[in-house]
Amino acid sequence: MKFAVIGCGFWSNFQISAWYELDGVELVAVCDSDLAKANQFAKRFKVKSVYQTADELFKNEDLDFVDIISGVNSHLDLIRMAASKGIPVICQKPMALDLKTANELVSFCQERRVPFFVHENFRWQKPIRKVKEILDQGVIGEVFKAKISLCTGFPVFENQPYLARMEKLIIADLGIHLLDMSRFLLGEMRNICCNIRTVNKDIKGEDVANILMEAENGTSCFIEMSFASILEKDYFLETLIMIEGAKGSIYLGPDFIVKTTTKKDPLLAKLETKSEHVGVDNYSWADPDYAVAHASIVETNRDILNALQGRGKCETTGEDNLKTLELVYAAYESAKDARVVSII
Ligand code: 89V
Repeated sequence: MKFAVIGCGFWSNFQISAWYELDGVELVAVCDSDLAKANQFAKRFKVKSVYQTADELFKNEDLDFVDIISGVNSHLDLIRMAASKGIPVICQKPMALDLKTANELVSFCQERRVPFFVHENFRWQKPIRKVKEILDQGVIGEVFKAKISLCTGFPVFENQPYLARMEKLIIADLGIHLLDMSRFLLGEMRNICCNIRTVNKDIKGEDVANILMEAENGTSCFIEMSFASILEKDYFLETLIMIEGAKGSIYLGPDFIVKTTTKKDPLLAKLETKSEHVGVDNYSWADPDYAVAHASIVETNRDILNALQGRGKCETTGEDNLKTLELVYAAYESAKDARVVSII
């Protein structure tokens, strides 16, 4: 399948390298308003065509899909442009800065029967898939409580300086992954309560958020996130998870150790703990500080490609991602008004 990439920034380096891990795709064009950057990418990835505007790109190329890796403010125009031409679209998270625009985007593509995918990669991390696999085996019984945590001092602003200027920061950038993960692991949520705080005064948006949700099946889910943590040992972008059920618990701890603890007889104290280390794929192009996140890009792309080639249904369609975005914006609404927000 012939595809083009729009946007040649930090994340595109890894996104394109991840595409190159898969068979059946050919990157035929790159596009960026900064032509020098686009040329650099074309040289590095041996891409034939370079464009400065999406108009020129869509006019000249015959594409099977387009991967939009540019800033969120450009998504609306670019997705409309691609979908109007019937070209399947992938875009980065968040797909839009408000729910109304996100709904418009999804409807626009649906009306034209154009496949639309959101590149949501965290649920594709190997340790997260492992937790889901154990959960689905039912060994911990009926789940009643979960905690998902990613608190770090990781210097995200060094590689993605635009994040420092985002009015809505940590929930829209990082929390979106954790909220999507909570849906993947626990199902849909029915209400949400959130508080936020800006610790680093040099940035515009919030860098700390605590979210408490209740799933439709009654499971209570707490998500904590921070870009302001100063820790003795920082696990950067590793998500830590604890899920508790009536018969046991699953703990995803530092360094990708998954511990499943079960109790055979509820009346006896005896416990059994199984410990597994989940190996994360090591790609030469991945930044070691982002290793687990970068490896998951390959799996996300694979899932999207399977859908594009008619071999399956992608998990992270635009339609599915609307439900994650609903949680993102409900969290902000809750924090603003200090109230519990229902998800309809
Ligand atoms: O992976 C991401 O989506 C990044 C990060 C969470 C590292 O800031 O934007």
